[in-house]
Amino acid sequence: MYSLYSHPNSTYSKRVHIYLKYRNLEYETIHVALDKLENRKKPFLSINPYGKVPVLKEDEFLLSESTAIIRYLEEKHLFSNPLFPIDLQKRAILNQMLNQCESEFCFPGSVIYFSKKFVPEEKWDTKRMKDSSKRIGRHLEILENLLSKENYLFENKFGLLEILYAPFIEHYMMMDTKIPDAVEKWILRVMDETVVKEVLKK
Ligand SMILES: N[C@@H](CCC(=O)N[C@@H](CS)C(=O)NCC(=O)O)C(=O)O
Repeated sequence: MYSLYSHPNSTYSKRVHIYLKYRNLEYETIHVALDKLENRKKPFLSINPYGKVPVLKEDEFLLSESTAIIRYLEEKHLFSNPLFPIDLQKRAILNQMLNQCESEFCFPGSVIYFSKKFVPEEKWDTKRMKDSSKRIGRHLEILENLLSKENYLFENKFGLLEILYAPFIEHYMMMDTKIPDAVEKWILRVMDETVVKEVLKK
């Protein structure tokens, strides 16, 4: 059985919870008290020296980084409907979009989310937050192009990208940027998926 080191407010951990439920894989959750900085101390630092969740544990095998965990489980289980296509060029495009999800949305989104949620307003780095909003705005315009033609980002079905975006687009109202129409409809569609609701509505 798998174990997942996680915290209930961790967006990156939520991705893996959504994935594990999507694949019906049995697992237990090991709570890491980020609020008590348990992640910055031993023994957690020997589980992940970067002090971050999620971490997957399978017997003695430990793996961190949400996308690496999902990729490992996909490659291990060889599902009949793989999330990473067999076709090399299609897979390359999906990997490209995955990297853009991380750098153009989740990373700048985390800057805004973390500040608004945990930092008193007088201490906000407003320039950094504004730059992050602009970057997200540009990214959403690019997604809008795709989503005005298709319901989902890749091969027109709920898949890897939706699993990765879900815990981040949940907070789209906080991003201080215009949300284009087709993107907003897509967000609502993703939020309405059973596995997404199961994890995010907790
Ligand atoms: N790139 C990592 C990011 C993981 C991450 O930033 N996790 C946050 C929680 S959402 C964390 O553990 N933060 C604790 C800290 O940095 O002290 C992934 O994809 O898993």
